[in-house]
Amino acid sequence: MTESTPLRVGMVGHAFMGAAHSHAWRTAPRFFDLPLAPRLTAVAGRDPERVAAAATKLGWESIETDWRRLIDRDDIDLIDICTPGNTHAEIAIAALEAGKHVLCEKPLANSVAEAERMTAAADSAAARGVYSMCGFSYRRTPALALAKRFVDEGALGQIRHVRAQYLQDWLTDENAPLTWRLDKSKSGSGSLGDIGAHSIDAAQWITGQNIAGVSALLETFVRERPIAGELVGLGGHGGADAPRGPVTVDDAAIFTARFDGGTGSGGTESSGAIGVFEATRFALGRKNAMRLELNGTKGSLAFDFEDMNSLWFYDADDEPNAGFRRIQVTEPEHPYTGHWWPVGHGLGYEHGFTHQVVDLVEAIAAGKQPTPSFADALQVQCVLEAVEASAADESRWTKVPGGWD
Ligand code: SOE
Repeated sequence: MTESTPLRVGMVGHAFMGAAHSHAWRTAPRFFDLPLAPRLTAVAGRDPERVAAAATKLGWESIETDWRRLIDRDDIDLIDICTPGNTHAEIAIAALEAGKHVLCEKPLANSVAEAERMTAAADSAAARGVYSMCGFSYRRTPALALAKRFVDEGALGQIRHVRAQYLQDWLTDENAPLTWRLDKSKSGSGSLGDIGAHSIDAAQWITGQNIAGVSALLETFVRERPIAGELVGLGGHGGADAPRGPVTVDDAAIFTARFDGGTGSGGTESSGAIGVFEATRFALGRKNAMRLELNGTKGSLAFDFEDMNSLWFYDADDEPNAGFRRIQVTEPEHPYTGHWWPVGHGLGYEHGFTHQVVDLVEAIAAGKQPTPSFADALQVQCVLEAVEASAADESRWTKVPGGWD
């Protein structure tokens, strides 16, 4: 393999996530020395005019109006899935069976059954050197990657509390239009899967513990919305008098959880952390507050994506009452940051996607399974399904498959 061996990408979908992924594919080789050279070979979308405009704007060499054509093409090595969840299983399984690597947006699927089929296809493809990854991009936020390093090195001791919130406010306007994210048949769930899934993945990955059981509450505050309207960002405005349709997903999700103590630790139920999770798109004033706080026997960590270049660390060995220390996660010794700007200029939302592409390309070139794998994402899907089952049954304690018996 030479440095110039191309990795020819075909992307399906070209809206918000498509733009974020396009930026990542374009930028990764300009800041990182990659073992394969990503090429933005083709983008697929149903509407010929819109996909052509997106290709020009986002930098793709050619277009297709049917994702199946992308998979049939000999000049595509990897399929990047940036479409709503109801399409993920069909596209990913077809791509893997055709020998294409896959990057699939989160959550992996709209149900555990779909995620299981995708994981089976991914496992059998991996045995043939064809790899897949699910796009839980926050794993590649430098401060969260640093938090994982702290936990792995034992800086927190035994973790007792996980406190995870993902707060946005772009649905607060009750005349925001009924987009696909509010339609269960397309998105699978609402705040729970769209943003809560990120918190679940980050919490499980950083602590090294899986969620074993949950007790949950889901709420839909605005039950009908205008069927069409002007889309601004993710929400926007439909007329107050416009015809309305039903919102079929949760607007907010909260749940308590027990973690399993870590598979490798020989943990028991009592050695697992307990957790509180909240995901909502109705937290006025909170724009992308993906927050995580961990309290262990030796220290605590706190992170808020609205201040994403900081990680707060409390070390029980510091002098008494020293409080939390702010670590500015912009320095060369921190994960990923040495490839970017000198002396603390800081990174943004898009960098997580670029780092995701870097790690994916490196794993493919090395013939190794990238993470998070589809199996990792299936575990998150099991938690999502347990949360929905619990909420549908008056918050009954619900075990996650694979958790404690
Ligand atoms: C919308 O809530 C959204 O764009 C999610 O879909 C993304 O996964 C998250 O990164 C930001 O918020």
